[in-house]
Amino acid sequence: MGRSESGAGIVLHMAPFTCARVTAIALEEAGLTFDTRPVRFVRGEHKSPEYRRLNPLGKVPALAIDGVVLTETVAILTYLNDRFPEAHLLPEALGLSDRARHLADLCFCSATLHPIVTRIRLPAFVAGVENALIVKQAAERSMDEYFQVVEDRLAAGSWWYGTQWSAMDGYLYWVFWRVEGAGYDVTRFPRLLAHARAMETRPAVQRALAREDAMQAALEAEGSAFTPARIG
Ligand SMILES: N[C@@H](CCC(=O)N[C@@H](CS)C(=O)NCC(=O)O)C(=O)O
Repeated sequence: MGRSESGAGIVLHMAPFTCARVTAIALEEAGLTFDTRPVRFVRGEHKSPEYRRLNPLGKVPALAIDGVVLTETVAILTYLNDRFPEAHLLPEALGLSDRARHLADLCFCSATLHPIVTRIRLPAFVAGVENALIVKQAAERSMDEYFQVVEDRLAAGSWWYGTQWSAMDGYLYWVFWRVEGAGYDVTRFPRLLAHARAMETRPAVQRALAREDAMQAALEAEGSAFTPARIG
């Protein structure tokens, strides 16, 4: 765990449209006051020595909170849930096995879905331009399998945990939105599609998205917005 420079308050180091959105949604849903700082990918800021002091892996998000810096979305979400239990970012864990199941759910997003998102959204970064299409198509086939798992689960209720919204829904939403925008055919998963559109009606989600849009506009104005080419 690193230490933040300012010490007090909450600062989310982020880039628009990235998985940092999941943390932003959780912070907004918890009703926390926080600032955001852009990490300019096109300028390589995420790999700079300054940023690596926050996150040695050179990735967003990094969350500075009361003098410490947290990284990894799963760790950030579980920290926020433990620190602000009244926000109910995750369902109440009735025992160790419940807690492990909630972690497993978040890890499903982080360790299984997120790498597939990257291969669908940024295949040329992963495999080079010459291999991009084949990598993207293989990733789409993987996503089909896992989206079907989510689709089946959503038969029991609108949210991952049935009637209770949780930070897991924020994570699933980002995954869905990212691949939807990359041309992946989401219409085959009508419950997931409805889940995404329901997410977008939540005021907290709208605030998180508005923050991203404002940051993206500022980055565009200064010529440092990241807009990868679409493949396939
Ligand atoms: N396991 C990390 C993944 C973070 C991650 O991959 N972030 C991406 C944006 S979605 C990033 O910063 N990519 C820049 C890079 O890897 O160079 C987490 O869940 O926080």
